[in-house]
Amino acid sequence: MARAQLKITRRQLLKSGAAVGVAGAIGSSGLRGAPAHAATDDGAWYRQGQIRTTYNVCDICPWHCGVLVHSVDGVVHKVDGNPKDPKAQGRLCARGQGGPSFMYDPDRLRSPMVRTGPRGSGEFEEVTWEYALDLVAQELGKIKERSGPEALAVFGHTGGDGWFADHFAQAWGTPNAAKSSSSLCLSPREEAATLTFGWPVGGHEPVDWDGLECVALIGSHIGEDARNTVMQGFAGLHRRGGTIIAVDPRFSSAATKADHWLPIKPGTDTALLLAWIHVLVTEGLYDADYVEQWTTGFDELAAHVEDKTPEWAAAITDLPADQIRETARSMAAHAPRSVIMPGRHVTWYGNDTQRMRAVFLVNSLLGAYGREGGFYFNRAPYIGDYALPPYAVEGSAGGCAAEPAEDDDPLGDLPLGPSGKARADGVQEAFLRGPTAMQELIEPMISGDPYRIEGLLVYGVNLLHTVPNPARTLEALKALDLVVAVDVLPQEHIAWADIVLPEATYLERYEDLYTIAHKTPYIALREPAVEPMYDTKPGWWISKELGERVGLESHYPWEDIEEYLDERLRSVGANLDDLRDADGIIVQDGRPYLDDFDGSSPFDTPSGKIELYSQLLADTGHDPLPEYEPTDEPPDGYFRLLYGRHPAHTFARTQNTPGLHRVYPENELWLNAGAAAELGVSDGDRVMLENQDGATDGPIKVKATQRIRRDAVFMVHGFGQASEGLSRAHGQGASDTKLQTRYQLDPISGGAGMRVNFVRISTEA
Ligand SMILES: Nc1nc2c(c(=O)[nH]1)N[C@H]1C(S)=C(S)[C@@H](COP(=O)(O)OP(=O)(O)OC[C@H]3O[C@@H](n4cnc5c(=O)[nH]c(N)nc54)[C@H](O)[C@@H]3O)O[C@H]1N2
Ligand SMILES: Nc1nc2c(c(=O)[nH]1)N[C@H]1C(S)=C(S)[C@@H](COP(=O)(O)OP(=O)(O)OC[C@H]3O[C@@H](n4cnc5c(=O)[nH]c(N)nc54)[C@H](O)[C@@H]3O)O[C@H]1N2
Ligand code: SF4
Ligand SMILES: [Mo]
Repeated sequence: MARAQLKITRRQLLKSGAAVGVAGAIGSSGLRGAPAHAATDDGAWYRQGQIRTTYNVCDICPWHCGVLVHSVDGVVHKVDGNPKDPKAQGRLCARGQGGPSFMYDPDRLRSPMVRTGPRGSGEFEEVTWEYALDLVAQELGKIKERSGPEALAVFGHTGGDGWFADHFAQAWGTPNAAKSSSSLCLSPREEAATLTFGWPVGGHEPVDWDGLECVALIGSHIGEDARNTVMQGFAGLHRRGGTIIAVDPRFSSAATKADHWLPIKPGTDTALLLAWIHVLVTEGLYDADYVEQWTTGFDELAAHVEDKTPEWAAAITDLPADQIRETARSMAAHAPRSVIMPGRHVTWYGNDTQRMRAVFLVNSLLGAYGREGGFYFNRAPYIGDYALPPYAVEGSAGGCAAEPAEDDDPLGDLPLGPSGKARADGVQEAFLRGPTAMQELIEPMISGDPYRIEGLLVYGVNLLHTVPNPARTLEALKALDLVVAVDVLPQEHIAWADIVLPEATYLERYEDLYTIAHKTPYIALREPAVEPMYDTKPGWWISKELGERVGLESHYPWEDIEEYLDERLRSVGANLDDLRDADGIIVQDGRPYLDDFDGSSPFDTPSGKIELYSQLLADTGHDPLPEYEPTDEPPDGYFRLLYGRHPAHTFARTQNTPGLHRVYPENELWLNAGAAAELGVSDGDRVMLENQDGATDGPIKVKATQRIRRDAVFMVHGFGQASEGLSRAHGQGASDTKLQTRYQLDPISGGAGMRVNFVRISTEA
């Protein structure tokens, strides 16, 4: 039945030419079949029947903007930013506009499948949900009985990961659950923030954009990193004539708008940051009253940076000392309405927690925390949980607030990732509480050291494009006894799964409530706009059905998701209908500024202050103040491999989305024009890349440009996809991940620094 309905659905779509998405943000010219002037077209979708508007949270990227979804007769035609949503503010980025196109991608997974050929062959048989879930439960049961619950690893990311990497994993009893948004993205930042302020930055970086006067970006390539409200805030600052400082080895989109571009030598940012602190301290440009009242360790910091002069940093960073001085003064002139963006993807060189600490120290000297136009304090909204029995394992897989296990935790000597390491080191305090590092779980799947991980449940993680050294991940996929994948698309790793469970996309399903820490904390609704297409099911349903089959029914006591959501909403005096009546968003009051605390401290560190000097780091054998540590130089003939975002794509998720593929079908290799000339390579040539360990990928088109330093190349992440099931993305461009055979482990957070790989260029393409 679902299939028949699909055919009708798609024919209607083709006829109306809508639902392809990016039109709203980037103009409709590129969208064949889209009505040029819909307002005068009687065939326009919004004249075809009753428009139904539902509430959702965009899942095309982890920024999670609130969305109004407009559908007619069971077909989604358009998504708009929810004006009431603090992150959307009535708008969506180009990728978010592409949501319907993502949903109507004809290459989607359609039915549960069981592998029939060898792993990797991609040969599957379609089966019923009943059969697939029974089989998963049976195989999971075998693993638990043979080797215990911890022999299962659960990987998660994207909207519904909480049902798997948090709820299911904890109820099941494995500590080996991990999210890619942690150790491959922001765990060093959250670790550094927890050490310095006592709490993590949180999913929505609390820059008080409206009153901001000066921003410094370390990496953070806003504009290419296309988070909707971040771009809105940045554009507003630019419009107001605010000061923009872009520190980037590449002349990024943000750098084109900047007053100061600092084309830094990659990997040397900590030296720049220490020199900025030197200038602020020695020239008396810091906020002395703020430092006195709200920080500890200033004297140690001042002594530490005494010799970290701009001249010292200039020799390391390749930046003029005068520019370092001038930019520090410029930041100070606007303080406290002056911040360094906290950054998001910060797993760069393996010393990333220390670099992030240095960022936070500059911001603290500027007096920016809890000040209007600096950083506000973001609070999570108040809402109750659904009452449940205690978990077998406490501590979520991701997010920011995972607590370390107790001393006497029977799982305390388990491996893996920072929490494991923290336990081994006997560290039980506020720091090193980062959740398990995903990349560190690959090895025990292969080597069995310290014990063997036998099964993997992977939800919404593009395994072979997300985790560095995919060749090693393939070894793991061969060695595992059980691989279960929950996804929406036939991504590369799907061919390696034993059982594939196809999820309905975010536009077709309910989700747990979004409870967002913000200046105005809020609760947001995801509800289905239309029935799930094909034979797909929502993640909440899959998790519950699986849980009930493996004896965890007490952890899934709700009848269905609506009952679950109503129960949670009851704690704030509301129900689902009320939430809909409130346009899908319930906003609460925050306490954004220091003044809101009546003199008490908002900082949750042992001293109750911002810890410029970290006693905790000292006690555990780490540098209590950030030190600059050099990273390896590119060998002769090699370039450092840098990567980042494109505004029309998210990670390795949207390359196959028809409306977004059309905008940017393949990635390019940014190569310095001078270096290109020396190599005899021209703009537009297709080249192959080989890294320091002999891994190759390509061909990729060269973009010869003055906009990047000579010692590095840059490419957009997420391309070079090998899955033939992705009819548009297949074979387009090159994969940064395949060229990342190495990573540098951050000893404090467990983050995987990925910018430690080098490539050379071969013209044999
Ligand atoms: N369009 C789009 N936007 C996204 C996403 C997406 O997939 N697509 N994903 C979202 C997510 S989850 C994340 S984590 C963020 C990531 O986005 P960001 O947090 O902005 O990522 P960064 O790695 O900080 O920024 C990449 C920039 O760092 C520069 N860079 C490389 N090496 C160095 C160095 O050594 N020093 C300095 N100063 N700069 C360097 C690169 O040239 C590039 O311009 O983007 C978010 N926004
Ligand atoms: N080489 C390299 N590695 C990186 C990065 C990089 O820039 N370069 N960036 C890092 C960063 S910052 C992050 S946050 C992570 C991101 O890591 P991931 O979240 O793993 O990145 P994606 O490529 O978006 O993979 C999402 C997967 O979820 C699937 N999916 C999409 N929607 C749904 C859904 O509704 N349900 C289910 N079940 N599945 C869905 C997609 O098909 C895809 O397989 O990657 C990190 N790894
Ligand atoms: S920034 Fe764009 S892709 Fe990300 S959630 Fe918002 S609209 Fe969706
Ligand atoms: Mo990320």
